[in-house]
Amino acid sequence: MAAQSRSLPAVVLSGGVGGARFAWGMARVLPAEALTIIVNVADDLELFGLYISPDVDTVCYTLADLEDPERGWGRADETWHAMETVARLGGPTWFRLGDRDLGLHLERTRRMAQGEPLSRITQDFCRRLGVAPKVLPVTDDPVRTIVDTVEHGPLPFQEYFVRYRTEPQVRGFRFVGIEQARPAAGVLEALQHAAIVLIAPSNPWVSVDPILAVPGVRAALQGKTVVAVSPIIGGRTVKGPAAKMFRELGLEPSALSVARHYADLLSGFVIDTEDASLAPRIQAEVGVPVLVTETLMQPKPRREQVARSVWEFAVALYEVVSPASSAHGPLGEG
Ligand code: FO1
Repeated sequence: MAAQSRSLPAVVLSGGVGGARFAWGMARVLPAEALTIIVNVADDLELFGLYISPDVDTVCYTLADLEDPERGWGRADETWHAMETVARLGGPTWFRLGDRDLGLHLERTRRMAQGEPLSRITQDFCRRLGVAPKVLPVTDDPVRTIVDTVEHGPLPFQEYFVRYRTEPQVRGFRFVGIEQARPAAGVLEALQHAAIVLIAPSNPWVSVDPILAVPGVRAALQGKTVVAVSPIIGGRTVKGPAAKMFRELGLEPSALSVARHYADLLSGFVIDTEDASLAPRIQAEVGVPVLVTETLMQPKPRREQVARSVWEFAVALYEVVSPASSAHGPLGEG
């Protein structure tokens, strides 16, 4: 059975470092042709005239084993000479762009200026970097997360996240441009073809919601086996401000709150062993089966173990609603 379940087509919705690490794990569980990663682009920004897409780059670098292991974003073995010059000349240095990373922004900006869509450039860069699974920005249209904060009012995402180090209190989020955004070429096709959609342990508010909010994406999840992994363990996030955001929005920072956040989308939910006591409440309140397993993805071999546990749980749920799947040919095709 394991052989067949390996080749059910899957989509991972990813943003941030946790999402990229989960995608890396899934790339070791599934054959490349069965895996598509749909990535958030609402963190994107323009700086020095360059188009920067942090969540897309973090997924590509991580899948290519090029990412800096401590930071999780940007390149390993990075140098910062260009930023040193910018600093010496009095320019903005709050958003750190390494020399190797800059090369990617230069080439992407050049190709976008010629009218090539981000999704086409991204797939070409991933191919050239040796990334086998398909990586798709959720949209090629401009969408920008604005974080409404108490101290500074509305802030562009990266100013909230990097310049102010996520310290401002959040009051809400807006995804400017979302109403006009269309799914990038291949996004709806990947979702329609997928047997299983996995929501990575990313920030529900600013990584996953901007993906789900692109018109057409939520609808494409209807009838699919959708499993989310909680990014909150024991009331805290491993990395990033998700737990703080829940608290500032007046919600309990817990795996239960994350399950409630995704509620109507879910077929199943994955929580860490530290939150095992929450499983009965989530099952009762959200009405979906809960997998309790180790979800920490450090050190690196844990990424594949987490991905494999989540995958086997999702396949079991899929086969309950689609018993025919086990009868399908080797590709598990519809
Ligand atoms: N995160 C930081 O905390 N400080 C930075 O200076 C920074 C620069 C940066 C440059 C390129 C890139 O792809 C990501 C970068 N990030 C930085 C991470 C970025 O803020 C992402 O949005 C987060 O990973 C959340 O998705």
